[in-house]
Amino acid sequence: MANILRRHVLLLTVATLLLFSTVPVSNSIPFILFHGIGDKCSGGVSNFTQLLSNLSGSPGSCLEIGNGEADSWFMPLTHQASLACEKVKMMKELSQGYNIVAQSQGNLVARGLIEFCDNAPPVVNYVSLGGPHAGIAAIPKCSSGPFCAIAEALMKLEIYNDFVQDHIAPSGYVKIPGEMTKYLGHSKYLPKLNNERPDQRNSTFKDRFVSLHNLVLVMMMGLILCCQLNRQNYTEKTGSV
Ligand SMILES: *[C@@H]1O[C@H](CO)[C@@H](O)[C@H](O)[C@H]1NC(C)=O
Ligand SMILES: *[C@@H]1O[C@H](CO)[C@@H](O)[C@H](O)[C@H]1NC(C)=O
Ligand SMILES: *[C@@H]1O[C@H](CO)[C@@H](O)[C@H](O)[C@H]1NC(C)=O
Ligand SMILES: CC(=O)N[C@H]1CO[C@H](CO)[C@@H](O)[C@@H]1O
Repeated sequence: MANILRRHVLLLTVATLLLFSTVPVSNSIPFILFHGIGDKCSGGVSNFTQLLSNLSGSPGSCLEIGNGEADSWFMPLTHQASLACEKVKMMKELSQGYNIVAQSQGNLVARGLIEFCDNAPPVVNYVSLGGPHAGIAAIPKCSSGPFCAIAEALMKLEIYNDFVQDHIAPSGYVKIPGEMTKYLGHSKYLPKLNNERPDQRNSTFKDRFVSLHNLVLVMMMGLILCCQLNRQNYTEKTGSV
């Protein structure tokens, strides 16, 4: 993922710069960054964070959830979003408002933070880089590392099984076409985030999301987004957020 990110760094930087520079008042607004799955705040991501900070002239930091790499795979997104919520409330520098930049799966954490976090400091601008907001048709391929074997074993189970939902983060946004009943009944994250259950829609989530000053969505090809579904597949069922 680091390689792909490097290739896209120019594009991303331009997008981010545009955002940060077209809104004069946001010049000194701090930002936080959420990395993608299998990544961590140290390493390549810290360079990227530093680069964004250098180019935008805004202080920024990567917000780590749990231990980073492993937790990005195994901690359910509900829990990740609630940890993010607690962390931002403790960061004094964010209390007057802040911006969010998120990469791939980090966008699901970011949106959970924006929508579900009560009494949180306001999010001003949100830049989404390759966010699988409408879900993915399959769990992203695990390229290497100690977690792959465990993750792959668990994935052989039913994706909407409670155990998988509670132990594999990306299962929270798998949305398999043709399995909408199971998805709406048993997926523990995306249906709530996207207000997709007609009897459980919560206008507070939507209000918080639409209160953003700017929303920038950057599509990235060739990333885990190979599995991302297009709008057409979901025109009928997608929630109103
Ligand atoms: C971070 O950037 C420095 C130079 O600015 C470079 O030497 C280093 O290899 C980079 N680290 C990663 C993990 O990309
Ligand atoms: C950011 O700026 C600092 C200070 O000028 C510099 O040392 C650092 O290498 C820069 N980092 C990146 C990733 O551009
Ligand atoms: C909607 O979400 C808000 C914020 O979390 C919560 O306070 C409220 O009780 C929820 N409303 C319903 C009807 O569940
Ligand atoms: C996963 C899936 O069903 N994807 C389909 C979404 O719709 C496009 C056409 O609009 C198809 O090409 C995809 O196969």
